[in-house]
Amino acid sequence: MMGQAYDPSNVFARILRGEIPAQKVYESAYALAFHDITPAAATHVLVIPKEAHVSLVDFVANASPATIQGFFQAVTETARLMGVEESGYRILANHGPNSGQEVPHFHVHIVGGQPLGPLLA
Ligand code: D5M
Repeated sequence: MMGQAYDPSNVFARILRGEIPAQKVYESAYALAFHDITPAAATHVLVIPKEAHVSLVDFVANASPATIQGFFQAVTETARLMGVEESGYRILANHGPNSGQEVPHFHVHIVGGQPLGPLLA
């Protein structure tokens, strides 16, 4: 299935190009992690691939295995650096209309730093 065309003017593409600032917490060849601007938990960080993919579906369909592995290694490393590996955390990625995905550049939310309660509360 053809995905939505990638819009290079989206806010995360602009962060990757250094056009707007972000509070960075981790960077690798594959990914950049930074604080969410509207945190939903004590710890709320976003991890984005450096490659341009609209959503999880596009990322898995089009990125190389090394890129996908590097991205998820960046997710776990970011959680470790944020100090939530022991206390626990949740990862979440929105895809498609029901999810309400706002930014059309694939990203994983890491939330933690407090008890999280039920998934859809
Ligand atoms: O979530 C998109 C998330 O991106 C949402 O939690 C706000 C966050 N956001 C939007 N703009 C910025 C900037 N400039 N810096 C940091 N975080 C930002 P979604 O899964 O698309 O609904």
